[in-house]
Amino acid sequence: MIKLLLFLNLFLLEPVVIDVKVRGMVCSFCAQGIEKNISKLKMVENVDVNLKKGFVSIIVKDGENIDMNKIEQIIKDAGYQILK
Ligand SMILES: [Cu+2]
Repeated sequence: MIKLLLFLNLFLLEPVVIDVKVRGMVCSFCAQGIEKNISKLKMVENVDVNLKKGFVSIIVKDGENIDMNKIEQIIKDAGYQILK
């Protein structure tokens, strides 16, 4: 799916957005911590946490490869659970 999105991105020039479902984020401190740590990744253009819906929305920089392992590791290290 992600490869397909990247492929389409070459033609449409739309940003690639990844939504990760996360359990355990309850307040703005949770959101800020995750946003801060994920935004440090080179491939990340922008991070937005939706507390109500419980997901982390990541916009990938043009031309960067998506490393889901790194993203998931940051979320796990912060003490949250990823839902698939
Ligand atoms: Cu919190």
